[in-house]
Amino acid sequence: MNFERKLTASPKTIPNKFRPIASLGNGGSCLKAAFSRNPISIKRSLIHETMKKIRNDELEPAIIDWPVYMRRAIDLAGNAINTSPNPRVGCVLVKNQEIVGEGWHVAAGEAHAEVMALRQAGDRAKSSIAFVSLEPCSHTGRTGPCSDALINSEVSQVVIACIDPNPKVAGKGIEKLIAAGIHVTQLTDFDSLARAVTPGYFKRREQGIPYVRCKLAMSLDGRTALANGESKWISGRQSRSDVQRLRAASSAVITGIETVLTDDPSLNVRIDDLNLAQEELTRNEKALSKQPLRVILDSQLRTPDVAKILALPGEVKIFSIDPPDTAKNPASNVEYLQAATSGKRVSLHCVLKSLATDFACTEVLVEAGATLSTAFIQAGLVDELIVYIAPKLLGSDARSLLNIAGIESMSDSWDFEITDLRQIDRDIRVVLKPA
Ligand code: AOF
Ligand code: ZN
Repeated sequence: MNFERKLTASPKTIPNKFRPIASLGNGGSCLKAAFSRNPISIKRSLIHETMKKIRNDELEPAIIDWPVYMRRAIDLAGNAINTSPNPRVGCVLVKNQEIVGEGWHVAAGEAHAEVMALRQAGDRAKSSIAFVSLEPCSHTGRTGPCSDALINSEVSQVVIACIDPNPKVAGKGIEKLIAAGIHVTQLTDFDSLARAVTPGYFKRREQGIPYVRCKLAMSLDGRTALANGESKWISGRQSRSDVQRLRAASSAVITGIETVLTDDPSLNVRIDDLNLAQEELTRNEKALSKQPLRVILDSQLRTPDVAKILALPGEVKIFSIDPPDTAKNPASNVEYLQAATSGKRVSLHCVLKSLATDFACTEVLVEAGATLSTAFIQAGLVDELIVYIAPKLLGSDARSLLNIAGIESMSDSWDFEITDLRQIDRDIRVVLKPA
């Protein structure tokens, strides 16, 4: 289907709330656009000459404890539940082997990690070493440049774990610090750890699509629902609370029309179900005040007006291949978007691209049935599988976890690596990445 033609043929007949997705703009292939840009590779060569890069096995005795502080900075970054579209960043200020200030970025629009740490340190920031999980920013966005704040506080050195892929920063923060006479070092062994604490920020900036988690819940025998479709409460209460946290960390929760029609889910974050300590709730108040986008992939526009998901607070985006019914007047929180097709369905890649480009989504959670979850996996779009296993047997008549057909030899199997494994009350949670 030629998108450009469709758009120019009837631009005025498509009200704002029924717009085709902007990321497909000018009829360009969204795939091409998503992978065509890499500003960092150019910047890195510039930075290389000026910033020192050190591996852990190169640390001299005087700085042997640096990894401890960097590890702490990265752990602090992970305290933030949802900083979307910003990165999770942590900062530790150290003077005479003592931590004099710590901080992390709590939510977009709030102070950056360095500013939080500098505030805590006060006068003690002078001559300290700043350990930051990400290159300090150089621009004025919702807040002022952190590199300036560090310079003004007269820190002696800045140690970073990774470079900011934001084209507004991308090496300029480092250059600013160096120009002010501050030594900047990258502890290269922490690069991947610092990126992993905020994977969606990097994925969106570098690949133009969000980081995708796919949540699945099954019985011991790999079944998700009885043959009659009954599926409620396979996993226990604590696992469901864990899923609430996954949702809270996400910019969007994605589901399919079949799930909407069969389960009528809410897919929202319920603060009471998060089981957070009061202090954590207060700290993350801003991040939790906004519901993740709820996204329905609904090729033929079958979402009923009475679906629960439409009525709850928060925005809903419905992606279809059919042009929306312009006679319909959806609620103000609901937007219909016409996406490119893949076969007879909405193109999953283009939906992700739109979520990253049009709605600044960084981490998204797929909570769908077997068909859509399988489609995401088979398209190679899942970065992380989170599987809750309940100690139950549902039997061979029950429905299976996924619908991957046609595997005839072991070499064709889909391989994953376990990155985390833990017991949650009576259930087991396995986190996996494609091998
Ligand atoms: C830092 N420290 O803690 C964070 C940084 O809109 P703003 O002003 O919040 O700026 C967001 C951008 O700043 C974000 O895209 C990224 O480049 C950087 N984030 N930088 O020095 C922080 N969160
Ligand atoms: Zn900053």
